[in-house]
Amino acid sequence: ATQAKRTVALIGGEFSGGQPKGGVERAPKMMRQAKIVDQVKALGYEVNDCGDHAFPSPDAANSSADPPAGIVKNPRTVGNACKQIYDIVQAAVKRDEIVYTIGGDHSLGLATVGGHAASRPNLCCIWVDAHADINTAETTGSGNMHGMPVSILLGLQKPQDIPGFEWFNPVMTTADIVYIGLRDLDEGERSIIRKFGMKAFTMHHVDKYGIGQVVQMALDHVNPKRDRPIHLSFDVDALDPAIAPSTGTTVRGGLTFREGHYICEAVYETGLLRGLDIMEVNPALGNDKEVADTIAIGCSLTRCALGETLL
Ligand code: HAR
Ligand code: MN
Ligand code: MN
Ligand code: MN
Repeated sequence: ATQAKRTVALIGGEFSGGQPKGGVERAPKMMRQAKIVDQVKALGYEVNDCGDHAFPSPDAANSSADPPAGIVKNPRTVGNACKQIYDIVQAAVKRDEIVYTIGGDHSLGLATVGGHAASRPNLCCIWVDAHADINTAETTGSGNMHGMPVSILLGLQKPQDIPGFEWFNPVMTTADIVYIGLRDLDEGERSIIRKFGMKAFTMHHVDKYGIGQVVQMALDHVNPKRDRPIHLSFDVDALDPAIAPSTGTTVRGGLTFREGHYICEAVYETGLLRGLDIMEVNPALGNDKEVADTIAIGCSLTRCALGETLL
């Protein structure tokens, strides 16, 4: 089914401060070199290129300017990057554009989904990831904020209690988000998901039901009448490391190439996709072929979410 093509607002988030591995901030430029802009245009969209946004390196920020809050690392640096991306996303949503963000690490998910939801109160989110990214300042073992955006997004972690996040106002609830691809959860994350009865499709469910059923059940949960706009936040570590090796926290047993692309296609098919994130591609990790493969998959997931592969 051909759909009326909206404008895609492309936002590059050149940010690595939510985790310790450098290089993830280079993904937006690499995706551009791989011709992502032309690829999106070739699908019939107008692209409003909002540019790539760089932020102070965590090294510089790890000094006295941004001391850890408890165990949480680079809080002000992450909060500042999130605020800037949040504002850009929110402006694009007000123009009724599809917000498409290339990360950067997944701490920016707070900014993309949060900035989107701020202007679209009925938004729901599909978070595709090996990880739940729902640690709070209490439960995190690593202190890396890319493992925390969902808890702040939903207000399970009070933004006011993390320096740099005072500006954030949670508007989504635990019922507005669904996970697909989980397979590496911390104990504290497991308790949070259980406590709030959150819907999460782990790799076990993908094996048991198949990806087609899983996506349908995920949509039935957050979008039973298929009338809510959807934000798809895709962490490439949801994919199996055999097909997407260049990412910071690989976990074996992930989504196959087709399963990952199927999710994007099925969301496109709803006609409700209004936000897309491709996160955690790290061109500094792996050999040339691994990097090229991972960049290419970031591009092909994007194209599928924008309708390339459907008749
Ligand atoms: N749960 C672990 C932590 O909090 C690992 C998080 C890894 N996160 C990502 N994003 N790669 O999905 O540190
Ligand atoms: Mn993630
Ligand atoms: Mn992850
Ligand atoms: Mn990751």
